[in-house]
Amino acid sequence: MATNLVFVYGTLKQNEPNHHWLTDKENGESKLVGKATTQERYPLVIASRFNIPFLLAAPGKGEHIEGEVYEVDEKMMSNLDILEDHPKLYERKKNKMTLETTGEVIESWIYLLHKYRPDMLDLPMLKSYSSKGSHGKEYAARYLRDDVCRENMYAEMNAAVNSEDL
Ligand code: PCA
Repeated sequence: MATNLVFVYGTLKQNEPNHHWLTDKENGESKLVGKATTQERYPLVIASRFNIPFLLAAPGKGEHIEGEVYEVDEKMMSNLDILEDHPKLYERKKNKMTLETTGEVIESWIYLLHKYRPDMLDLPMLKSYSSKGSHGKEYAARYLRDDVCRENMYAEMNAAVNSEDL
């Protein structure tokens, strides 16, 4: 299969609420390469009233982020772009990651939030995301259940990130 490597750090990870997108054969093919860490530091915050994990495009601030690298085909890549609302909400960019098992440095795609509110940088910065972490900010997965709700959620997320309360 055509190989695209994608690094996931949020709800797409194993045991997180959107992981089924990666395993659903209807969305395309995916294969776990392994755990990895970003070479660059990034602010990983939880924000909006849906408790969405956002990786802010502010390299140098925050932590080296822990996540998982997957090999995906073109079909899965475009389905992930739909889920992440690329390029309207998150933007998919190439980035360097270190693979945990071998220490090898690889280039992979990553979804970053470019149009963030400056005060999102004041939120607690995580190294590793979990929807059920001690932060008590559980992810609002129910909004992803159907397409209409998803459209609404994206609209509200954009509003939250651009102007309203975090
Ligand atoms: N899912 C993507 C980006 C943010 C999110 O919720 C991920 O897990 O990498």
